[in-house]
Amino acid sequence: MDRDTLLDIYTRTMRVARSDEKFRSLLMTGKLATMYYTYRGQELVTAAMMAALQPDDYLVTTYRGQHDQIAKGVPLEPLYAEIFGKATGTCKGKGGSMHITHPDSGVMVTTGVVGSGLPIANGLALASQNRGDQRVTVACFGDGATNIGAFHEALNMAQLWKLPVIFFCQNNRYGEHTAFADHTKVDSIVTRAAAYGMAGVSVDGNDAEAMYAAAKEAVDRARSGGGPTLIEAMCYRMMGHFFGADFSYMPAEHLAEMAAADPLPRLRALMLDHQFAQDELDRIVADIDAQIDAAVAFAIASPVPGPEEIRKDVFEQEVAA
Ligand SMILES: Cc1ncc(C[n+]2csc(CCOP(=O)(O)OP(=O)(O)O)c2C)c(N)n1
Ligand SMILES: [Mg+2]
Repeated sequence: MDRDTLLDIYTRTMRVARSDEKFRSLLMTGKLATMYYTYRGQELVTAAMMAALQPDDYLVTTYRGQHDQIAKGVPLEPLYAEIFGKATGTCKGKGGSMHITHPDSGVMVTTGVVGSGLPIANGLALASQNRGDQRVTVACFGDGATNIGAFHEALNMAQLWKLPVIFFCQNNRYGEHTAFADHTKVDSIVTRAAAYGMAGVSVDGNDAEAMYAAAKEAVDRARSGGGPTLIEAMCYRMMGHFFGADFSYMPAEHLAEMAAADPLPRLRALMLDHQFAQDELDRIVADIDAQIDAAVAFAIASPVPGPEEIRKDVFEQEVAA
């Protein structure tokens, strides 16, 4: 992997990681009140995937999607404002953290309905295929989503129609509070690609080089008309399902395994191996922290949407009061 790509992945990873830490601190200090799904442990998988995309490629994601949106390039100020429910947010404060949409960054849908994003991703990919615009669509979802009917329907149709779509399963080994082995009888999600004649790869999502290579191959396949790919990025959810949730059900051995696999120190070590200087890496993080602080200040200072907004943006034509 070339140095520019590695630096890009590092920057995206740290933007995700520092944002996650900021959201948790805002929640803990009562400055923010919202549902929040932490992504400590998953930072690198999305950074490497999004680094393989072009800015106008499409993304469909989930309630745990803030990391995907940040890695894709949604500007921090409107993103934070949306999470604070403010009028300056990506959806004018009417979507909130679970419904971030930002077409300028290619973020077309964020949905809390598990599995529902995959057929929508097919629709976006079909539109690109019809237009011949070379865009690639990525659908992010978790391991739990692969037991929803929509997952199977979407994979079958995408392969039939050779759609330029990537099914990006972030396998964090838990669906809500249920461990992988208690919700799925196959050992690996990627075996399901074969059932649809689809290319599939299971990858250590905490290995930057392997993760990026898998992402790049899938993007190249989709963009060149070779059809969809199922990527299973193995990772860990290092905290509970949502912020504040009990996770005492996670066995001690699993917690130890997660801590040993932490992608952040591993990526930092890789950067140092590639002769990036310690202070250069620190400076990148300091810049990100300054951008995050500015985004938080912007969000806090912004107004909430007024009552006149309630019927707007629901139907194409505004409904009279
Ligand atoms: C159709 C549907 N069923 C159930 C739920 C409740 N629910 C919310 S998150 C979740 C777990 C999904 O797990 P996974 O797909 O592995 O994603 P993760 O949360 O681990 O990122 C469930 C069952 C839901 N939101 N939608
Ligand atoms: Mg999961």
